[in-house]
Amino acid sequence: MSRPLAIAAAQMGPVVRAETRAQVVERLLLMLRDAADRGAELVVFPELALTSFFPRWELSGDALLTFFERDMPSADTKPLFDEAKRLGVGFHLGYAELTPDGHRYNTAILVERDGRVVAKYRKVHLPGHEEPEAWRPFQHLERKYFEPGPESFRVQRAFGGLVGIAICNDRRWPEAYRVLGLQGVEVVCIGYNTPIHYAPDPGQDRLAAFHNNLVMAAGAYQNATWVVGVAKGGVEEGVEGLSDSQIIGPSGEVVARSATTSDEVVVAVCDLDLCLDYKRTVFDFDRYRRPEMYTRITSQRGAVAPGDADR
Ligand code: CDT
Repeated sequence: MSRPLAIAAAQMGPVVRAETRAQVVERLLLMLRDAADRGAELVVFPELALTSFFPRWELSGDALLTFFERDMPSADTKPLFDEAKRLGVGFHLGYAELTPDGHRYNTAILVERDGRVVAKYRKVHLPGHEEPEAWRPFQHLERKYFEPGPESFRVQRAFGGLVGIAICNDRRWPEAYRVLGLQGVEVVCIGYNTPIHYAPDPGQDRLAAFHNNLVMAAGAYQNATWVVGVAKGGVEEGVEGLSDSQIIGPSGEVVARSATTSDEVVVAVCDLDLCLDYKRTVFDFDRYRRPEMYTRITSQRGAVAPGDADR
């Protein structure tokens, strides 16, 4: 049996601060049409796709709120919804969300081929720092500008399979994939903005691409799922962001990868039934997992001091 789903990773190059939503949506539309021409049924756009990655700046008041969406779709984003529906293509889109009661989230939605918003996810793992730190060459103020999402990782029946969403820093945490994996996930959409320079430990800079693939490939394999990792990369407002978008199969192998640091669409036909090969064998969770043992370890945390094992 096979359940083919053609998925496009719609990588973005930089979005400058002065770029309007309408201009960004024009770029998204070009990629959407390109992806549809190449047979894609699901187009995955990155995290915070509609704006520059504004947590790099210290902002307040309207200067901050201008980066947030109050409505989805809005007048500016509606052309994307309309064109996707006309083409019969669904999409994943990351954006900064301002709720009617004033909460701010780093959010992504999943839109089905008929135009319905079928899932909304708000980022759980917020990286960076809470207050500006003058020693940094640029800020990473996600922890100041966003609340952590309260709803956890959920799987949605969509696109003929089981689809989940994680956002950027979530991809470094095995719990994100595992919570989705326990719900049987078959496709995880992950948008990211990853500055290559990591100010608290610049020794990690040279490993940015390695770690990106390491975590997503491990998450895919250990949870028998496809992972679609999509960057907004390139040099954006003087900060170099990782590109290297990739579509990874349940084997952990990369089946499609971007080759540039600009707007670029890569498409792969993902057989969702390939997940079952792994879910029914080496990662048959019901048969082989030992959740009772994991609980025991958690409750004993601290019983062994770091370094004890070496003595
Ligand atoms: N957007 C995002 O979550 N970026 C982080 C940057 C590293 S931590 C400052 C990431 O995990 O890629």
